Amino acid sequence: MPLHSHEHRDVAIIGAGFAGLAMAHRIHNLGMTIQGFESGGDVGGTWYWNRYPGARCDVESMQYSYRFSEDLQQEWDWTERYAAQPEILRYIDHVATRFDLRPHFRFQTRVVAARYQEETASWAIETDDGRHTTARFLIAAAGCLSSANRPEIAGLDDFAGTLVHTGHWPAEGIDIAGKRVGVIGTGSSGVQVIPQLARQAAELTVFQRTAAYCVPAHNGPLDPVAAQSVKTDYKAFRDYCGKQFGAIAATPGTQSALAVDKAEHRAVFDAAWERGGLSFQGAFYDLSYDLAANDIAMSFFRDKIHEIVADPHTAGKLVPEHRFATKRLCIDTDYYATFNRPNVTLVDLKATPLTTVHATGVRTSDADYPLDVLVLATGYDAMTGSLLRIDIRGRDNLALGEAWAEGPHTYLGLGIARFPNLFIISGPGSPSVLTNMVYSIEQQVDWIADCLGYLRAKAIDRIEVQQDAQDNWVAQANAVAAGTLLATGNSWYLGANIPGKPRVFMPYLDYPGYVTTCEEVAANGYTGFALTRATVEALV
Ligand code: NA7
Repeated sequence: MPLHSHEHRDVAIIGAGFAGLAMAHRIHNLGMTIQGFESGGDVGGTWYWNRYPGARCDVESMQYSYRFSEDLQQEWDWTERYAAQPEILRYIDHVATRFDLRPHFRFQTRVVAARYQEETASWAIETDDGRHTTARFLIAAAGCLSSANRPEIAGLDDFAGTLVHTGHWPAEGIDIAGKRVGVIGTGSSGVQVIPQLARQAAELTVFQRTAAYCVPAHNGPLDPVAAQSVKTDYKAFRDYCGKQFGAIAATPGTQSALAVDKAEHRAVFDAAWERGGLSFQGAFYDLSYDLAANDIAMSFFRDKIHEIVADPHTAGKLVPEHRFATKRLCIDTDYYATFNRPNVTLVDLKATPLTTVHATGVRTSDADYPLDVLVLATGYDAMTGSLLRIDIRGRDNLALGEAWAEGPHTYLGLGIARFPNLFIISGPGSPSVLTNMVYSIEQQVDWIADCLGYLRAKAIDRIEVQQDAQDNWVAQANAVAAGTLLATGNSWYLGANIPGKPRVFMPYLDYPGYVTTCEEVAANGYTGFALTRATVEALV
């Protein structure tokens, strides 16, 4: 293919992770032409890149899978309660092969720019291989936790040892055995990788800025009888999940933490701890809403961490100061107990801030830590990073960065005013990151595919979010979040982890309510969107 050649498709898709692959499958079945782009060397998205030791999904494997094909659901057997990254990647590979999805994508190809062209009601897309593609519709399935956050730490580039971000772990692995290893960051990725590294490293130093709330995964082999019982009526199981707050199978507590005494708190929390996983957050229904209830959860963690971690000083540093559930709950295997190992040191960056990285290690305000390997478990420019690093321009050459200068405003998380014919999957303003992602991805994929089918049937070639619909949605999303404690933390949900990023609570809380709204919008002929026959009008 010569450079600067030009191809046209009905639909362009950015990303070949769970979202892009499902979207390609649906679009292909609609009989529309597709060009997909994927910066990775193969399918998988997040799961292609996150190869660090211990990388594992925190949603149970029987739930974290596609539901669009009953045959697929029946034929795939997971081995563990929570699937590890290699198994998830094998699953995605299986899906891509089974449904012949790879031919829709160009791999190792990054979209660098996308411009909406008014006269043809289409997108002009430029990729880093110098090729140009036009497409009537552009679907961004670029991932909401895929733009790595490389912190601005003085001297980071001077480090002469092995420097790696958890989201870019090399496929061939890193030799940790006998090394002095440092990890910066104690969110979900840090909490997973730290116990694994501790087993191999000579010395492990954990640089913690914010202590994490962790609940055990209790991972293990998947019980084949339980798995078969789900498969007997997978649809009913999926339907049940879809009715839950985060599209995750968990029966939420019906009791207020304020309605019971101390002994009962402990009994309920202990039972939730023994079950493990994200459902812990629903042990009492008001933990994320009521300050006094939240205090009770905080004190449970304080006690629990002191019970697990032998050294009271280290335990004290591991106890989170921020409110429970205002940051993503971490699901761990042996995280707190790892700090009982003689080769593991915890450095509290709040007490002794990190001042600089140099060729041979990390320096804090009171000490120097010589290191051979430095792991950045520093997270992502979540929900907007992967879109904003593409030069996306809508009507009148409006840059997405300009449109979102005060925060990412969308309608339903699916579309943006002044960016016609652009759809986002798992975008800000949708529940995505607070849900079982695969489940919510499929809901959005279906909605977009149905919408494209509708537009084709009505010979409409241009769809654009109306400004007032977007404004109302943003206001509604903020109002829902304001009723909880989630919007009060310093989390990546708010963009608080990225210096200079506008503070807006990005996910939409309440998955079932969101789905109902999406269904109503579609059933009423896509209310909130302006639908036009743009190219016909241009010719008149
Ligand atoms: P997270 O949850 O954003 O965690 C990143 C961690 O890195 C967190 O502890 C941060 O502390 C820390 N961090 C970030 N920048 C710095 C600097 N400059 N200095 C010290 N520490 C820093 O990312 P993960 O990859 O763990 O998880 C992302 C999501 O993936 C997770 O929520 C799941 O949904 C799956 P901070 O809290 O900002 O003080």
